[in-house]
Amino acid sequence: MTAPPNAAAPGSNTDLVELYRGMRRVRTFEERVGELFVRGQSAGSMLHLSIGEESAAVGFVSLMRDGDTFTTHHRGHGIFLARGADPKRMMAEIGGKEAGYCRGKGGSMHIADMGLGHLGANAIVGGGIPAVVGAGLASRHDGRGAISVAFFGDGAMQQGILYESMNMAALWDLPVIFVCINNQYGMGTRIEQATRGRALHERALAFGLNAETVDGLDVRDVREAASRLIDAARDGRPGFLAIECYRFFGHARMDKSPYRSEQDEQEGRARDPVLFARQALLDSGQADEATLDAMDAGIAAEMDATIDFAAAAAEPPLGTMFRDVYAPGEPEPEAVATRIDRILARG
Ligand SMILES: Cc1ncc(C[n+]2csc(CCOP(=O)(O)OP(=O)(O)O)c2C)c(N)n1
Ligand SMILES: [Mg+2]
Repeated sequence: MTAPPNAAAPGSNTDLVELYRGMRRVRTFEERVGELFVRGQSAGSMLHLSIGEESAAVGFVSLMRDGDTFTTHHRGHGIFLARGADPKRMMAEIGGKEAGYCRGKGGSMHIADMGLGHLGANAIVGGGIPAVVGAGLASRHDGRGAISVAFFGDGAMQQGILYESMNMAALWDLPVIFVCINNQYGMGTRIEQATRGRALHERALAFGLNAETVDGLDVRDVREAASRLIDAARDGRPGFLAIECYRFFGHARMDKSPYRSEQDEQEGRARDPVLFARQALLDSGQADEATLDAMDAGIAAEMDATIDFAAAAAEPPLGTMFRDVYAPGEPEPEAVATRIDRILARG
């Protein structure tokens, strides 16, 4: 991976222990999601793990605050967890259980929670981006200083909706940030095969946004870049951040990445933001092995419990299948009600 054009200078050690803890929680949660899938207990067949991208989620989200809103792409577990989501309710959602954030109807790719400002994950590449323009406009009107952030992959850099959204955000001085998590791949297509324009942030500069690219290896660098962009966005100057990282595993759980070489994977996985932060803590004497091992063990126990919780949780009752699908007060179409009755009558 080449060095990003304007990587931030190495960051301070501020809160590195907490940033490490956050990233380890994301990594371990994702490993347990993989386990749920292998056990055949996840709802649906598609799961996209963010292993290797932890610094993007934790470094950026650690600076968001109550009232801020965001959308994510299909690989958004880590972002939501970093924003304060309850991992048990997330795992239950991924398992299609009623105790989940969306009562099991959203699953991995459509999880949302207005209480934490999560306006929704979205399976359509680029699909979550325009919502933050609306949220940013609402925020500008109510004057409470909240920002709205769209998280998406490098695949969305080739989607027109991103450019319409960046243009509106710049034109209306919206408190909005577009965050591209560049994990080098869109399914089996490497970024070099998708675009000649590799300096992704330059596209945002052309629309009048504050824009940077940062190497995601060191979470402190991500946090520093995020800090600059978030401060400006709260003042009505929208921003864009590309975070360079590597997708450690296949696109989804069934993908064994036959389109990339051993060497590519080895080099990519060597740039591990979790291990990098751990080593930085040890080198600087901020933490010793025993302390970090104990922290990791506590997190492992916390995340083990999410699987037990999801496995034991109840399925949503069939009669609630269409609840929350239509706007409150709207009667369900007759055909739907009749269909539910027919299904229930079958037992
Ligand atoms: C508009 C649209 N086109 C194609 C797809 C199929 N698709 C799902 S994920 C994906 C790749 C996305 O790559 P990227 O945006 O880099 O995100 P990543 O999976 O790497 O996190 C594609 C092409 C889709 N979901 N939506
Ligand atoms: Mg990608």
